Amino acid sequence: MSPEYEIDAELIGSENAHRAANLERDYGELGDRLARRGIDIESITKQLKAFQVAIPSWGVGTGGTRFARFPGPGEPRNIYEKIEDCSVIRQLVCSTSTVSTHFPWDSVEDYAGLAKFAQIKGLAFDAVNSNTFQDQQDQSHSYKFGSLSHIAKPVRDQAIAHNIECIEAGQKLGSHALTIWVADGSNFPGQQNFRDAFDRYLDSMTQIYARLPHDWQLFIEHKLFEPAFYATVIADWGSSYLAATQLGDKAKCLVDLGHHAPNTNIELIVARLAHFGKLGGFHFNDSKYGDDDLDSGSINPYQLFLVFNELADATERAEHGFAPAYMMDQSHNVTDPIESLITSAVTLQRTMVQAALVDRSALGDAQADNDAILASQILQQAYTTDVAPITAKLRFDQGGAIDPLKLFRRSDYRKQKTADRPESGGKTAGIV
Ligand SMILES: [Mn+2]
Repeated sequence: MSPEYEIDAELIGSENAHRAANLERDYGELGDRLARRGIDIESITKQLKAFQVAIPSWGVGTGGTRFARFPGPGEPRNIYEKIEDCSVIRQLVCSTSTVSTHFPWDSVEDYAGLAKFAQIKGLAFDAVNSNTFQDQQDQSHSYKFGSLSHIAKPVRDQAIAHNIECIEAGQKLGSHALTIWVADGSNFPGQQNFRDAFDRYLDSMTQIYARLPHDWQLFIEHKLFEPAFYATVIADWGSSYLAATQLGDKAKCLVDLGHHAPNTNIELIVARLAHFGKLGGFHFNDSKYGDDDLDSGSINPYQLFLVFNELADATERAEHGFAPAYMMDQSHNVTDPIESLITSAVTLQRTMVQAALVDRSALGDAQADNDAILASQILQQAYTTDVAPITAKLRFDQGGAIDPLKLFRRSDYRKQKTADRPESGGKTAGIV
């Protein structure tokens, strides 16, 4: 555990003091403008307060591509240091109060000690992520040709056992969900029988599902391609839905924004899964060409808004106790991961608020009249509203930073950690 440098609350207070008067004025003016549209700014702010996004433990380290990773200074070297970085992000943005762990990347010996440490840092644990997409040093069987759907039973058994260990680890940390993504698939036509591979996958998942505690959920993450470049066992939301339906109520689909073909209508997928009670969770990121894992909203912010618009619609309908688990799943290759996560957390807050501003009653009327242009304009009006005063005011009221990125740069956090964490290296992977 490294020495515990933290950002001083006094620094946050003095930085905020420079900005508070303007913020209050901006918030008041926005409140007036929204009131003219029949929207109560306080009720929007209250909705935003309930919106929380998890940070994956691997997200605070520099990510990378298949080709290279260029580590930054002061990177966290273990789960405790990752928790420290997550804590700083939470301190400044106030909307990231949980951490999503990954085994075996997060090596834990004392679970009770780790849970206590996180609690002191103001954090709880979200979904556990298993890893059967790469071989570990001490394992008996290789996942080169798959894991849960592997042709050989001993390999499948090993992958099942790992997922059960992840559940047990998560229980000790207070998690309530397991997220499974498998890289299983094939690179050549004919290499694998599609139907048999899916059957083997379902059989393995059934065994894992049987070990879920009663108050747990199982999230099935799908991905179109890579590393299997011809066919992937769980390539799309359809396969994910079939598997989740077969397994039972505790199994749900997880949508990762980057795991689709370019131009896929992801908001439609979100609407479908929410409609039938199978949208379990979300991994936020953005992409330009494929699974780029770029920062949320950095490429296609309107698509992100349209996704949140569907989430708002499902929330309003409150079907099936709609409460998906949100997480950021980004690969920070050229930025300070903390700065990227701060910026993305603010982007997600902003987009959530913009979607909450959609006049759903007017939208319903426009849809009833087949008034395409008006319906589109209702969405655009919400999307083009500058809601920054709402997100900033909420952070300010909760003791966070009005301008979290500037504040992080004003602090000595990275400088201190660079001195405290000299052994930074490329040991932990960063991209999922
Ligand atoms: Mn993901």
